[in-house]
Amino acid sequence: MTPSRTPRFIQRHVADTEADRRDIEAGLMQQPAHASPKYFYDRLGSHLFEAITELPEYYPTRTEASIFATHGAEMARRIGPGATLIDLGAGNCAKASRMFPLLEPSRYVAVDISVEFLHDALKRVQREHPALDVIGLGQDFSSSLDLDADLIADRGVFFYPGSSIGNFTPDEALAFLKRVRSQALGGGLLIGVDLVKPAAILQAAYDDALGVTAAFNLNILRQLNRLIGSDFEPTDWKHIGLYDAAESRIEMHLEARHDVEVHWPGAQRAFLAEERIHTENSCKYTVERFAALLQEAGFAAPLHWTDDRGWFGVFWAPAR
Ligand code: AVI
Repeated sequence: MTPSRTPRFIQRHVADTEADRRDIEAGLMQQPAHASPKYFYDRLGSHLFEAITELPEYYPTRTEASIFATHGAEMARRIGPGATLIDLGAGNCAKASRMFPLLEPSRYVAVDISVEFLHDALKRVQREHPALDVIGLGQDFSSSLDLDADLIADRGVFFYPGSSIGNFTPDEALAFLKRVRSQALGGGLLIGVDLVKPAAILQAAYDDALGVTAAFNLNILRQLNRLIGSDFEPTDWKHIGLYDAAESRIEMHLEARHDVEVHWPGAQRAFLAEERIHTENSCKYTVERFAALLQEAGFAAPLHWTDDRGWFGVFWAPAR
């Protein structure tokens, strides 16, 4: 039996609460106000997102899983064994782990903003795959992605499922894809993308009957209170999730139920009734538009797989 290794951990992200404070205050002072979706994901926010993925209305997670289940073997044939698999936003590492028997990577690099969260997941991964070289990397890859050269043992195959690429604007997505492309030479990118579909389906997925997405959106206010010492009252605000067909994106906002004054040390902001704070975009792509974006970023012509309804796409973009 191969002796079990111990996963290696590298922490490159140091929480910069001062930068967060400046970013939040600047966003709240703008007209209209906005707050970055990165503030959704405290402990409760991560649990609420996990609950969202269980909702009947939230099809992306289940649909993507069905595409990997149906076409995973074909994806693995195209990608080839022995690569360094770099899992961007690895979380509990479940999606990548399911692909190990097919992809047979030689090294697994799990990247997430929080190494603490990765710790238990990677210990489990290492127990279940004792021969695999497992590395945890604590880094905010959304803003920078310079991996140490020796981290990629052979070909780098980047794995970015879940359609989080949709939470960037198309310009930001292009810049992000270029960064991935520059580090994936000889390998490529396996990425999940939510596709354009009828507005009613999208609308329900982001404004569910149980109100879980509303709680997820409102929870950002608790985070803002914690990070800048503000006095937001979640009950003063209403969740809005609406599809903008012209922009092909879901927009999430928090709308003031009545006139509201919010204070924090050194400043305050008055919101009129129905004024909004923009908290998230979730861009939806056509297959053609996303394939073009990948090629604009420098990847070779991608392959893609979708479900029967054509609701979600998984793209394999080689970096030749
Ligand atoms: C994480 N991301 C892909 C989710 C999405 O669908 O855009 C975040 C989310 N926001 C509301 N529901 C889910």
